[in-house]
Amino acid sequence: MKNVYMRNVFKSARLLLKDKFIGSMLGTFVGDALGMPVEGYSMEAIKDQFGEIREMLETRAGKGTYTDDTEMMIGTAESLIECRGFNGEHMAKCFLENYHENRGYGGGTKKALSLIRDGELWHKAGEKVVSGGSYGNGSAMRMAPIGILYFKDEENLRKVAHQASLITHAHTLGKDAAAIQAFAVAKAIQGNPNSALKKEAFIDALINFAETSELKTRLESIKLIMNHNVSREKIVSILGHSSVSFESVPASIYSFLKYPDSFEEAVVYAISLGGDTDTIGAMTGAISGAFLGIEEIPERWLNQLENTGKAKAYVNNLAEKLWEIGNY
Ligand code: F2R
Ligand code: MG
Ligand code: MG
Repeated sequence: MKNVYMRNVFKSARLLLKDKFIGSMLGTFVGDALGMPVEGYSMEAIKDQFGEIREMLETRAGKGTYTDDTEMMIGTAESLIECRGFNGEHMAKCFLENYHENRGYGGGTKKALSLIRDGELWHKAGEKVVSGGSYGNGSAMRMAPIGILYFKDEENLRKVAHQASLITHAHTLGKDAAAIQAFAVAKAIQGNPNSALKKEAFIDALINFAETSELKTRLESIKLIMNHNVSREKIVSILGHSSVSFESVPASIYSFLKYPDSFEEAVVYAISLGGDTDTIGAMTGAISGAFLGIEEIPERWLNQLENTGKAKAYVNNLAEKLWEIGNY
């Protein structure tokens, strides 16, 4: 924490805000890439095979590869920038243009995007994926750009998060979890990394913001346990770690609150929970990066991110553009 203070104390609030925007977007990328090789592993399997994951692992696709989480976050940012705000038809078009099957998309998202490609309206496809719509975490995972662009405007943040989710995830729980993830990023952007995070106020704000009892209950559980020494096993049994949004969003918020002063510790912990590790890593990285800023993301991780596709410099640039259009 001392280092953060020493580095940030000389920065203007405006420049610090830019660092936070970049931190949230690249934080998503880093958490996604670090967690990707063990997505679907149990907590025990990760511990047995790797101990803790503190380095980018080699995969068939190389080290530091991003997945659907980052690819869809990129599409979300591109559309917000080009349209100077939310436009559902345009955002769906960006998702389709960016789509690469080999980035590992979820079944519901694949189906919604293929319906849209075949001519379905952007706001109708999500309802046709599964009865009642999907409550997977495929919309929450791409929320960093919405959290940062609307960080001062709670009402529009919720509206835009719901609409952006609807493209693929129409279920009330999917939309609520996406809005809560975006709101957690917004609250982290508002926080001052030069002093200790006010954890109670942070979680209370999220509890008040949540609209569904499933998410409210899990956030309330976080409040009860966050200042106690609770085992990973217990955390997973209380919050869950699967790719349903009402498990993985709370697991990510908890991981951030467990280590608010360290991007590395928060993301390493998030991945150690097992389950949907790339996505819990990505969402934890989005919140932690929004609080601490880009300078607190370990350089060794940033240096190992893949350099093909729409990679690190491109994501950095999108975050800067969001900062510019927000006119801060
Ligand atoms: N798809 C993956 N990973 C597996 C393949 C990776 C492999 N390494 C590869 O490279 O190919 N990861 C990505 O998918 C998750 C996001 O999923 P999304 O987009 O939300 O999918 P879906 O199908 O909508 O929901 C996920 C699961 O949630 C449950 N569920 C959702 N709605 C439900 C409902 N109404 N009723 C019952 N269950 C519901 C289902 O179990 C869905 O399968 C991320 O992890 C991303 O990284
Ligand atoms: Mg993924
Ligand atoms: Mg995942």
